[in-house]
Amino acid sequence: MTALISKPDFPKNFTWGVATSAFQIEGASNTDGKGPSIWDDFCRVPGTIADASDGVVACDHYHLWESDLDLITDLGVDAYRFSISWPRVQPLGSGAFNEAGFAFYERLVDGMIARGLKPYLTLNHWDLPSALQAQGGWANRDTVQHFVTYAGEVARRLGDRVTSICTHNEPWVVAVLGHEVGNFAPGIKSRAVMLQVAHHLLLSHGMALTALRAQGCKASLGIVLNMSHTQAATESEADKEQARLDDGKGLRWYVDPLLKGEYPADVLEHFGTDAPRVLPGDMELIAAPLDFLGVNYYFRCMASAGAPWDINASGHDITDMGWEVYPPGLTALLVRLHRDYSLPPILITENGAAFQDEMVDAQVHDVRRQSYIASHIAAVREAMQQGVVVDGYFVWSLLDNFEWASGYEKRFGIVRVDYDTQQRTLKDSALWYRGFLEARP
Ligand code: IFM
Repeated sequence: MTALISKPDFPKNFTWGVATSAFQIEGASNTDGKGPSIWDDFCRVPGTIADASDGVVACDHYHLWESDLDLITDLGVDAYRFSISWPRVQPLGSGAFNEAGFAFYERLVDGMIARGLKPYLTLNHWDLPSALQAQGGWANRDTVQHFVTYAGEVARRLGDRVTSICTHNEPWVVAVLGHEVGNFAPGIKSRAVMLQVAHHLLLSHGMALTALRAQGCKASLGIVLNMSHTQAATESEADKEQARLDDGKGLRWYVDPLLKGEYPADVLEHFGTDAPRVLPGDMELIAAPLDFLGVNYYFRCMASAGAPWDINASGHDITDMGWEVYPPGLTALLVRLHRDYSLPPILITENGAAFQDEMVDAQVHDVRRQSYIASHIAAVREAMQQGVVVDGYFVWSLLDNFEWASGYEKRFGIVRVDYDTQQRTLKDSALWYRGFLEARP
């Protein structure tokens, strides 16, 4: 597959990058005035994290940021997608800002610019300040206004230097895994709460965009959604209906409000009395124009009304997360979005795979990860050939890191991290990506 694509197949101004998030790599969870986040708290609850780990040290990026930026530069990418830890810059999520926290991100952003890297900033990659959770977190409408204030302060300090600002990373995950399934922070299990949380996340996104534009922020503004290509497992009417509902709950519930200003009627009916409380004007605020829509794609979903679909019978490779490797799903997803919506430019803000790696003679021959990335880049190109406007692609992830409830057991990095020594080693996938990016037109 690697031979089939080359960088010249993409437009000259296409942005190539790598991505991380604050809680997953920074560590320094209690340093220089940082406040606690819901993930700091969640990690302390016995049984929540597979290897009983936490984000206290992680990849120690808070201290190793300079050499990590050198590493990114060495890969030859154009851009680095990172997130701000809200409690690092505003320990209680409201009130006073933490100068030392902001100083870290100022150094980081300036360090990117000095190296010719474009900063792609995310405001919320899940680490809500604990003090806000104590007041109900995202289920409390007051959090919306706190987020808008936080976003405004970040944009005031960094907005002139960053290329892009994303409000939320994967609101579905925060809502569903955090508040319905409960296997992610803050560990709540209620469908009604989940729906109110999702609404407040979308509302805070739209209000933040409007506020940032009003204060003259020039960065490209948008949101990042996790999306799948959902297919019926069989041709049966029941499976087709299940696919429509699954797609409605996972994709349309987020994309419709953002791009059409309404919740999908069929899904609203399905949720019944659990539907969120929506105040007059909310939907217009949510539908604030997007400069970009970020797509995080990892796998296809097969919907079945009966027995669960047998992934092992698919014949496709399966990652360490138990996710099917299915690049045509990315093409199908993008083409479908293009067909069903009036889209802003798309960014593939995350794409990558967890596999168990072996270090042999200081090398990691991660053939499956390399093939995953190459085949998905080819799938993006295929969608572009079919008319979809895609402006960039970011590998998830730069580094092996804290994979949430899976702890450090799952490795997504194209760079291996030895957690005992913090040594970084470029895996073959990183070397391949670098070689791919070197092929200038
Ligand atoms: O590690 C996560 C990331 O934080 C959000 N998107 C999915 C990745 C892999 O699970």
